[in-house]
Amino acid sequence: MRSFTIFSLLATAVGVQSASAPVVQGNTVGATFVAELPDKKTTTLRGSVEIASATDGKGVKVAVSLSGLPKEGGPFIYHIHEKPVPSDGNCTATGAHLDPFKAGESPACDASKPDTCQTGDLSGKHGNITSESFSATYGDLYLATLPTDPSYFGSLSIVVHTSNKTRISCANFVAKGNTAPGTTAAPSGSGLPFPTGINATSVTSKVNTGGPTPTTPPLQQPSNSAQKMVAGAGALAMAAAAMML
Ligand SMILES: *[C@@H]1O[C@H](CO)[C@@H](O)[C@H](O)[C@H]1NC(C)=O
Ligand SMILES: *[C@@H]1O[C@H](CO)[C@@H](O)[C@H](O)[C@H]1NC(C)=O
Ligand SMILES: *[C@@H]1O[C@H](CO)[C@@H](O)[C@H](O)[C@H]1NC(C)=O
Ligand SMILES: *[C@@H]1O[C@H](CO)[C@@H](O)[C@H](O)[C@H]1NC(C)=O
Ligand SMILES: [Cu+2]
Repeated sequence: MRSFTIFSLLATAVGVQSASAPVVQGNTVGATFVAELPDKKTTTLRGSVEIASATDGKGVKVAVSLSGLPKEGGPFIYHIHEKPVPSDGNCTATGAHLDPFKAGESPACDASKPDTCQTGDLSGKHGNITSESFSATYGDLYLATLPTDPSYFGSLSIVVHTSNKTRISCANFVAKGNTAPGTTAAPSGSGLPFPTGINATSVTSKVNTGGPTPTTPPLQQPSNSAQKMVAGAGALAMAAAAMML
């Protein structure tokens, strides 16, 4: 029975580890959500993050357009958080990041393995905000526009932080011109200047000195995301085996 017990322990050890985020298939074509940062006395930061289903339903396309970032405190980071902003606008109340597969805060997100990052860690997966005005468009394979999916973000919020994690501003996602589930209509009128065909996980950004003028930079082929070797599982398994032997 010894080997059976070891096997069970190994399975348990692996089971408590984080799983890698699955690629989201079957997002409703046309489903679009936008989070519009509010006018706020404490910051000049304004702009929006718009996220729509990819045209083939595999993941999403993200369009970030921000201006008025502080002169100090960068590089700035931004995430989808696990709770919405309450009506009083308190960004602290949005909690931690959207992280349905429990990637956790450490190790820090490795952009070359986006499936191992917290699902909501957009700056970790796609790049920090490094200029006073910032625009970027990119694909993300791990976000869902279907409310039944654990990676659904449509009822959640976006938070922009300084490098020391101070929350500068935040906003809730709001559905925008969604088409009914099951339709195959192109997302015309979504306002997203995306080309057809997904080329996810590429990131581009552009410095705008004259205010936000979102462009559609060429998207690149995604890097192959390596299958996650669960960190620590090996060590745990060895410890478990050592205890048995
Ligand atoms: C974080 O950085 C901002 C901008 O540099 C600064 O105003 C603030 O005092 C810092 N907060 C903490 C807790 O270090
Ligand atoms: C904001 O939310 C946090 C977390 O819920 C809470 O601890 C804090 O008191 C709130 N701040 C204000 C000003 O309401
Ligand atoms: C992004 O900014 C954060 C906060 O300053 C920093 O910890 C992180 O290393 C930066 N990431 C990259 C890829 O530069
Ligand atoms: C991604 O982009 C490359 C060139 O940039 C193109 O050859 C390829 O067909 C694109 N892939 C998809 C799925 O659109
Ligand atoms: Cu955050």
